[in-house]
Amino acid sequence: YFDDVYCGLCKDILENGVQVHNRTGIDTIKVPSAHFHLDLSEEFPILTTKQLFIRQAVTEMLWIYQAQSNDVRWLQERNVHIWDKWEINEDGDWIDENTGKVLKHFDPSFAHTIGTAYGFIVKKYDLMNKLLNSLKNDKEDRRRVISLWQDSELDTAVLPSCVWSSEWDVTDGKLNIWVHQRSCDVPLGLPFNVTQYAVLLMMVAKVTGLDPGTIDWSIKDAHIYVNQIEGIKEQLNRYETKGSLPAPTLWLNPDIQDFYAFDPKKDVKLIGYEHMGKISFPLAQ
Ligand code: UFP
Repeated sequence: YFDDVYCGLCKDILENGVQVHNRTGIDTIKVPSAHFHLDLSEEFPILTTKQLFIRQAVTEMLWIYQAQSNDVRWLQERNVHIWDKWEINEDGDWIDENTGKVLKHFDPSFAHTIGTAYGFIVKKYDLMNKLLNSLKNDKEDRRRVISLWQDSELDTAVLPSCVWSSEWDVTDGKLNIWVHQRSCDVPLGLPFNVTQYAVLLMMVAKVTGLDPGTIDWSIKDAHIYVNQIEGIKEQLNRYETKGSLPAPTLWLNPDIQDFYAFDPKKDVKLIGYEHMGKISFPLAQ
């Protein structure tokens, strides 16, 4: 059912989207906004119309919320290379991978990081501990907002956080989130981002004694880069001819009681993941 929502959005962008320029130099077809609602008590959201690399998705999510790191080497040590294009080098430069030009200069103390975004923000403002404490001690709290968008940190970030806020509420013993994404690479970013937040929600629910509830996902600027159109048409063709496959389940080690203790190698398993195979999409820098 995530495939239904996802393929519906892709179709909408191809049919109704507008082609625009953007800073990457590769045009996108965009729609101004999108929203969808998922229920984790019904289904673990992961695409079946293409293979999603869950290990990488979970590792990146834990980089942000558990390790609370902005250091790209942390990911590289775990064989995840999705942030390599945004790594600040030893001289403090962020380099265009095609032309070798310096796109932006940072203080060299930011070497090997992505600057002040994502995990850096989570750590600096102690956002994860505040969330966990509130969920444990004050179930009625209506002020649980995690904001990775901090104005004073934007200038020193290579890429200001794309999925930038989540709001967390408890209703009837269920934990629900509302997530905002300011800019969304629908072919590459969105499938990753949704599955990551589903895993995060399930982990947080587990360690706070709650059941996983719903995810509302709001997007501003939902786009497909023009060099990704062919791949998306292939995926839509799969969906139209074969539908989607039954959703897998996510297993979390029931013995884990501490969010910081989850080890993705042994405490997280995707069971019964059937999919229609990989589709490669180019990633714009
Ligand atoms: N992007 C995502 N999700 C992410 C992430 C990046 O979709 O988690 F880190 C995409 C959105 C956009 C690009 O295509 O990366 C960021 O560019 P900009 O900052 O210009 O919006």
